[in-house]
Amino acid sequence: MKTGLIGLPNAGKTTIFNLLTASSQPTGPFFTETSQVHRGTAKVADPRLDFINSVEPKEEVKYAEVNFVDMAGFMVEHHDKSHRTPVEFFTHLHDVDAILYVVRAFDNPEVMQVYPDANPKRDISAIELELIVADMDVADKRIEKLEKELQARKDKRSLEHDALLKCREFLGNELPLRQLQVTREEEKELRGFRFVSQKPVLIVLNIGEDKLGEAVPEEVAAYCSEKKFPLIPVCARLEEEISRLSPDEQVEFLREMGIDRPARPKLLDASFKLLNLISFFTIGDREVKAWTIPEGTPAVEAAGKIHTDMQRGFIRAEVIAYEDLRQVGDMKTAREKGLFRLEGKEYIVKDGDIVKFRFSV
Ligand SMILES: Nc1nc2c(ncn2[C@@H]2O[C@H](COP(=O)(O)OP(=O)(O)OP(=O)(O)O)[C@@H](O)[C@H]2O)c(=O)[nH]1
Ligand SMILES: [Mg+2]
Repeated sequence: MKTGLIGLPNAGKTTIFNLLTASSQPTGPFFTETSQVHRGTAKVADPRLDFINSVEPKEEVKYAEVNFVDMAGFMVEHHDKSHRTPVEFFTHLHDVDAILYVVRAFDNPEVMQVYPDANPKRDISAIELELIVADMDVADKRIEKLEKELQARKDKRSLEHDALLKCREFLGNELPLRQLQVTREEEKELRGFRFVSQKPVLIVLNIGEDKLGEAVPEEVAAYCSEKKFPLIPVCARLEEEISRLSPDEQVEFLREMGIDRPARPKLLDASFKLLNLISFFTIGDREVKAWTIPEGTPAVEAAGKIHTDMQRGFIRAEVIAYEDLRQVGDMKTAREKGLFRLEGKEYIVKDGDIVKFRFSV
């Protein structure tokens, strides 16, 4: 899974990127002029995998991973008309599966800002508009080219052309494509464009140290729920500092600050949920490993995630639910109690299933 971090300049994107991926990319109070991106990976800690490894110890534990791309800040129009968001910016965004909008809610007079006041609602709609305009650009260019082709062929219509016009009208009303209802045929025509306003969104509200433990302002919460954006408040700078401490110190610090659960696992969980992703586990000769699949994936496709041969030569899957294993505590008892099931190709893999695929090629 690949996720993009975007937002206005100095909203705290790189601070959150560092926190998520344990990186040390430079952050600072001035506007950066480059459109350089940072890439990194976050391992998704999973106590279930640790338990499985304690039951069946292997050399390595491989957690699920989320890839993050930290983008440069958007130059919103009001800031400086000559500094519109560069086109290449969006090429990085086309291949992400989901987008995290990092929105400033902290006040820090030392940090340069496009707008002097913190106003999350305004910033969220500024980001939305930027994505809508970017998609409009892509749609317009393609429509123009298509119309020339159609004219040359003396054709009047094509499915792609119709689908794009439908998008264009929607975007023209300042609506993001994730709200547009499309038919299966239209979806096929549009898929390849990887429109940015179509991707699922998570709002990361970067709150100030002084606002820790306070409820999210009613206005912001209402706006996000109306837009169906999940919202996670985070005190980025503080959490990033805490993440650099030893594990023991971290526990103590978090307790002192009244933070019940650190931002990192919260954000990773929310990213998984955004795409309806679940994990299943395998126990190999050398490693116990978590695999990420969309909810509702049949066993035969889950096997293909591991190896195409496994999918091609799929015979059946031997499955035990994580909870069942945890309750009995070891594989032998689980087997004696008949907790292993044999499932066929169509079986829908559940979150936490421990699976062994039988196959023959
Ligand atoms: N007080 C306070 N300052 C913060 C917080 N988060 C970030 N900052 C500061 O804001 C400045 C910008 O943070 P960055 O993480 O570089 O922001 P960015 O969004 O990556 O900035 P660009 O990439 O330049 O657009 C840094 O000086 C941070 O220390 C916060 O939660 N509270
Ligand atoms: Mg940055």
